[in-house]
Amino acid sequence: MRIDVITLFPHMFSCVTDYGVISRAVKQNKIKIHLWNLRDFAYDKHKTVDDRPYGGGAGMVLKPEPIIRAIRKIKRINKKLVPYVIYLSPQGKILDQKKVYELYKKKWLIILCGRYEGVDERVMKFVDEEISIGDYVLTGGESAAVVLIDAVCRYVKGVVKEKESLVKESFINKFLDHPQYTRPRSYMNMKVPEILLSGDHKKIELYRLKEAIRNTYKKRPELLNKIKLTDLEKKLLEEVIKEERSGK
Ligand code: 21W
Repeated sequence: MRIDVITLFPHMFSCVTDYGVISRAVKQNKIKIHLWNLRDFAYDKHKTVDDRPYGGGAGMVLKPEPIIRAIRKIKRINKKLVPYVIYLSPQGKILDQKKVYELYKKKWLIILCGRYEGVDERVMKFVDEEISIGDYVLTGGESAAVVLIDAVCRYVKGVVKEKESLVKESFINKFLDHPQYTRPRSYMNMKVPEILLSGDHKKIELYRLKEAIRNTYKKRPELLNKIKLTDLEKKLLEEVIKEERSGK
């Protein structure tokens, strides 16, 4: 996986390049993250990257030339491969897990981070897809890029334990997680459910599935309308609904 980021704030990416499992994969060369400072592509004396919007109005717009120079320079690095160019903006299609996987499959991404009021529209000719991370307002694209990089890089082999990323994923896409417990067995008189200490893996699996369905029913009930349930899952959901109604 190779990701090139065009940004005015390359330092904002230290959280992925310097910390956690992504940074480990970067050091192992499983992921290559290249940060390009947009200002380095501004050739005038003051290294101008933004300007006032035609037609007036508040705020500034990122000029097209530095951005397009940066994109073209990055594309020339490997003429045998074609990078997929993403512009992160509030106008984009909202990112979901399916899109994350599609982007992982591209293997080479260029991520353009907007600032101020966004980029000159003519940049869009060089962009394959506009993506937003959700309907709330950020100050720029960098924090969204960190989210995108984090989500995409989870699919890179060796970043998260295979079991967690692949086997559990089918589960994870369907329901919310089941509750987790660790030691101590009793804390402030709150007990770990007995079944988790039983060592009966079949029973534990069934219990966890039911609690995952309960979590989903209680916290994100709308998710249950979108998915097709197996007969077992339907039965567990019925049980959960009864239990929750009776105020168990
Ligand atoms: C936010 C720029 C708000 C401009 C008409 C013209 C990237 C983002 C961003 C930003 C405005 C993402 C306006 C979720 C986000 C991002 C910066 C205001 C007013 N109207 N995903 N101008 N949310 N945001 N525009 O904010 O760069 S991905």
